[in-house]
This record gives sequence, structure tokens and C-alpha cells, in this order.
Amino acid sequence: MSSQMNRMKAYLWPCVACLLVGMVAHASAQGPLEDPPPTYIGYRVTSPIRIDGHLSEAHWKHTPRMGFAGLVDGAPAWFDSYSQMVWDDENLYVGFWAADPNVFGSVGPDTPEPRDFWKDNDRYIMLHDPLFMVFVDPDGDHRNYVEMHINALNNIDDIWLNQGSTEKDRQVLDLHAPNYHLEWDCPGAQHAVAVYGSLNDSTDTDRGWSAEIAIPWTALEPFTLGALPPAEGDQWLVHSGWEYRVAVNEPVTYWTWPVIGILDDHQLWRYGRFVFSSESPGSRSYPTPPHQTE
Ligand SMILES: [Ca+2]
Ligand SMILES: [Ca+2]
Ligand SMILES: [Ca+2]
Repeated sequence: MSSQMNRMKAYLWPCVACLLVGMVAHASAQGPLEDPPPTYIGYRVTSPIRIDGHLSEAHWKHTPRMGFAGLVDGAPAWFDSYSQMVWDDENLYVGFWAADPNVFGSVGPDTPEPRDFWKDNDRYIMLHDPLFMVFVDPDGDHRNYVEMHINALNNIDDIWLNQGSTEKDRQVLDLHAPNYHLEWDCPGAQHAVAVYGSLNDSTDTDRGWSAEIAIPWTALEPFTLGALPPAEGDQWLVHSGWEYRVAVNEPVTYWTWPVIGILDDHQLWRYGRFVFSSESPGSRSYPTPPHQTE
């Protein structure tokens, strides 16, 4: 198969997958859509975050959560799941948690196959594995945004796009250069996953998995004319979620923050507003998730 055909196939598959899932998702009743989309206060942290996948730092315990719900209808996720974001002078940090009874993944960063066929393991995890995802539009101008996915094997998939969906009622997304940049590898990104249970063993019941990603400001410089790190009160746009599957290659169920209202993660006008605060995470404590009880 020619490299061009391979590339075409890689581009077309997500469209097909979205259409198939869409037929199911649109059958659901419409749920709550926040209008305007919700705001999240992004607090500044002053002590280190260890990128080990465990959300055990005090910052995470005192930082608001972006609770995930159905991408299309806002229906409650089957399992408790959320993301959190904080920042410091060097990085933007994203934490994820999912109370997942069966944690699995099929392609790790060093898995030799199917890299030859798919050209890039990044793309493979997006099409076949469950994963956490985050979209960040630095400066919030609906242009030049990044999309990152991470699976339970700590395999990361990073992309940047010049422009999101060009229609508001359906996904119309240009998956070709120069709009879509699968070849981008976020320079200096750190990431780790922690599994609370057994990975790739469905005979038991896992408590879940969590992940941490640190995105350096230097990696985001090409996507904004604004200050880095951002100034107090600067507003970016973010979207995050969990692409859940019951098994490898099974259809995706999307649970996200915020709810978008249609089956499309690239509706930037529906993204949450991320407001930078130079204050530390507040004194409020959030209920201790099960992964932190031991
Ligand atoms: Ca940590
Ligand atoms: Ca932008
Ligand atoms: Ca297991």
C-alpha cells in the first residue's frame, strides 16, 4: 500500500468511527448544556508536581474538578471521572482520574507494531484504545490549538490544528495539512499514568487509573501571541474528557467537560473558559477519591 493511501486511511478512519458512534449518541435525549459554556479557574501552584501519574499532591486535592458527562447529552458518566488543571512558571499541568473497573490498553510507546502500518502509534491509540484527552486553545482565539491523548500504557498522542470544526451543528474538520498536524510531538512534555488495579487483566475489578501531563509553556509559544506563562485573568479555552471503550476496538463513549451538545470535540465555541489565577488552589477540600485512600 502506498504511503499516500496509508495516510488517507489514517485520516478517514476517525471520520468513520465518529459517524458510527454518532448514530448511537444522537439517539440519546439532550441533556444539560451550560450556556455560556462553563468557566474554570486555573490556579498557580508554588511547589513541585511530581509527574508520576498519582494525583497525590496537595494541589490536586484543593483544585476544582472538571467532572465528565456525556459529550452530546450531558448524561452522567457510568464511572466517576474528571480532569483538573493547574500551572506554574514552567508548565501547564493536566490531571485525569477515572474509576474504571477494567483498565486496559493495546499499544505502548515502544510497541513495534502496528507502527509500520499506521505510521504513528499516536494515531493508533486514538482509534483503538480508551484514553484521556485534553484540548487547549492558547489565547482562546479559536485558532491554533493542541489536542493530546494518553492511554493506560502512557502512550501519548499529540496534534495541533489551525482551525476546528467549521460548522456548529456537525463535525466538518479538515484533517489534512496545513490544518492538521499529527506529526507534532509536544516538545518537553512529561507524562505518566498510574493504574489502581491490574492492567490488561479483566478477571478482577480495578479501582481505576489516573494520569498527569505537564505541557511546557515553551511548547505552546508557537500557538499564541500572548504572555507565557499567561497573565492573571488571561482566558484560554479548554476541553477534556475520557474516550471510554468496553474493550479494544469497541465503539467509543465520550465523557467530557464541558458538554458540547453534538458529537464533535472540535467545536471550540463550546469549550470551557480557562481563567488564569495567580492564587494558589483554594482552601476548599474535595472528597477523597478512592485512589487516594491507601
Ligand atoms: Ca503526581
Ligand atoms: Ca489560539
Ligand atoms: Ca484489571
